[in-house]
Amino acid sequence: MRFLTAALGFALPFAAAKVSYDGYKAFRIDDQLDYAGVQKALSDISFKSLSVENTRKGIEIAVAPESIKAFEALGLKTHVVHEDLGADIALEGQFKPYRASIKAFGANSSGELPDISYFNSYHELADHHQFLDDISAYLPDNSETFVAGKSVEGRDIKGIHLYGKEGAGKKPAIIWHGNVHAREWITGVTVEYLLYKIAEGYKKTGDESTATTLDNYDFYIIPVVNPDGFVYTTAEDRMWRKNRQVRQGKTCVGTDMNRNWPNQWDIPGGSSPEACSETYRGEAAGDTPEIAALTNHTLKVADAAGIKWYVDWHSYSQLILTPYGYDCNTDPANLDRQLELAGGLAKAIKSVHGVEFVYGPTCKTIYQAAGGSMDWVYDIAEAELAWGIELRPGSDDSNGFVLPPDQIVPSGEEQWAGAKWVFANF
Ligand code: 0X9
Ligand code: ZN
Repeated sequence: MRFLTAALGFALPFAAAKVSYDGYKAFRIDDQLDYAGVQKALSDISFKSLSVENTRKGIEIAVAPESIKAFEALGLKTHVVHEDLGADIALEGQFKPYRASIKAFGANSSGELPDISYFNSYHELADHHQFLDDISAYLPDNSETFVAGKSVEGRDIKGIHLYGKEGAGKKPAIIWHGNVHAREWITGVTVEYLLYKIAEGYKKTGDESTATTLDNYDFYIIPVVNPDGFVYTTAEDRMWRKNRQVRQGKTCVGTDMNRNWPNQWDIPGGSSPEACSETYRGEAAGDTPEIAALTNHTLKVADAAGIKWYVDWHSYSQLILTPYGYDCNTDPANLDRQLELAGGLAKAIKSVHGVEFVYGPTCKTIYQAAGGSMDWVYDIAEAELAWGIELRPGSDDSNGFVLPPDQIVPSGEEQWAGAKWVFANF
């Protein structure tokens, strides 16, 4: 089907989201950061919550059309994130056919790079996986795709391992994860843009610094670590965050994978024990199949040659977050070094399009988050650097998780400049 529509030269819009946000106006509430108080004020308002509970990033909600007047009459100080969330989702959601995948159906035997037009739109899960196969076909001597494990619904958690001239598994690792939070679509494609630039620099343009980096480090890149949640955002509810785990005796579906990593997992205040919460941590540390797969995979990589740099890519609000999330009074031993590099990264990002990223330890910079990836990867897998990067847009921009596709390339460009700076300085 994808082949047919591509050959005919037009794109089918992806399956209409079943949850409609048409006419929903999204706001960040600025003047009252007490979650319970805001919830009370909103008791007669029909809305969908778009933020997590204990947040210093601001409480964000999408107000249903019939409640907008009543909400505005409350007189809260707000920032408008989407005038019409449904209209912005429609603008974003025209998945263009992936041209390289057409080549790949005849096997990508020509050994070309995937078509750069891939980055002109967002993509369904199958195209994300195809993109990895195509990069691997382009770099047959320096890469292999892998499956870290299966999701709750049995989908592959698929990644690509890139290595330099000395072969696989000999050099310290750089691990990048995208789309742990299903609705954060900019993350998977931005990580793929970085992957594209590594492949292009290593083989096509002969970019010396990229060649040196790949000869000195092994990359393990998984653009979509939460495939079930991601598919759910493309087919059912664009604003879904968690995985799709159904638990006995619970009415709500889904565990927040970024509260389920088995380290300092149930520290009070850092996550929720309630299944209906957006930050539900699960019933036991690491009890999601996805996190079980990711911890196994990460430990194997760590055992091979250690982990130099881990990044868990999120959106939004333009932040570079270092450990720890679980506690505001505990710091990693090498915090100064991590902050120095995070600061350099922020500067390098800004030099491209002028976009500002704030950096700092997670708990002190945004909020307490326990059972998060970076704390586990730093403490247990003993990575030297373990960060969460929150991509575009900024918290004062007029978009949130739903970002027009024409921002994919600029996002990729600034992150690539940033990553190159890190490679040259870490
Ligand atoms: O709350 C989160 O999980 C992240 N923010 S988001 O708005 N994307 O949901 C921040 C957590 C950063 N910490 C780790 N990655 N551990
Ligand atoms: Zn996130």
